[in-house]
Order: sequence, then C-alpha cells, then structure tokens
Amino acid sequence: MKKARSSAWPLALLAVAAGCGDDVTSNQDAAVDVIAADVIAADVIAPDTGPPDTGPTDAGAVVFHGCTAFVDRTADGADRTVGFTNFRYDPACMLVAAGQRVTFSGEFSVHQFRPGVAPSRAASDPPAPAGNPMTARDEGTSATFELPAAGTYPYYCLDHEGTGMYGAIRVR
Ligand SMILES: [Cu+2]
Repeated sequence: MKKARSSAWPLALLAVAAGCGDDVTSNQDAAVDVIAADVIAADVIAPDTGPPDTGPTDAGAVVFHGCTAFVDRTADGADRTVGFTNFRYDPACMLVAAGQRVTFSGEFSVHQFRPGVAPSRAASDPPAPAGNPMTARDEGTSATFELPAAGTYPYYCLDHEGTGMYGAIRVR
C-alpha cells in the first residue's frame, strides 16, 4: 500500500479542496490498485490475438494474389506501367486513383493476360470482384486500361499463374 499512498497524494488534495472526507480518498486508493492489477495481468497473460496488421494501404480491404502492400502510383505524372518479364509482374501490386490508367508492357503472346483470380488461387482468394475494367490480351506488347471505380482488381498470366505470375491493381 506504500505505492498507492504516494500516488493518492494529489487525490487527497482534491478531496480536501472539494470538502470531501477521508473515506472517499481511501476508496479511490482501492480503485487505483484494482486498475493497476488488471493492466499488469492483461500485459502478461493475454497476448494480442487480434488480426494481423495488413499495412497502411490495406485497411479492411480484400486481398488478392498476396497483395497486402501496394506500390503507390497515384501521384500526378507517376509511372503507372506494369512490366512483365522474367515470369513476374513489376510492380505486381499497384495503387492508383480512380480515373487513372495503367499500362501493361510486355509480350502478351508469351504471357497471356487475364483479369480475375488466378485458377491456382481460387481456393485461397476471395471471389473475383465485379466491375474489373481490364480485359484479356493474347497478343501485342502494350495494353492500357482505365480504372474508373474504387476497388481491388486482380489479374494474372494464363501461362504462368501456377508459378506466381499474378498481381492486383488497387483503385482508391
Ligand atoms: Cu507469364
């Protein structure tokens, strides 16, 4: 009780100033002790079992293709190109603003482009969202899509999705 007594000093002053008696002060002492014990028990016994952090751009949103963090290309004049060589997209997970355009640049005849959830991820990822403005491409070396509405839009390479060639565009 030594510790509680010293921390109650200001409370005792307040009590005197307000015209209260000693009984009130000792009740407050007890309350302080109980709260302190609860805090200590919570720290030691109950570790944080809440959901894992998902990153600053991902609060409460669905996750496709492992995109839990996005490369922010929302700035005016930012390069909103997704390259695809070496069997991967770069950057695979890009953040843009509604109304901006994203360009995919590479050899579509070798890396056939598809909107949606890769078949190899169908069991683990949420269902494909409605309104994905991207469309399939089987030839050419450049495709540009405008993304008018907020959401997260997954895409993948038909030929190499089984080895992780996929990504997502988040539109805010
Ligand atoms: Cu590919």
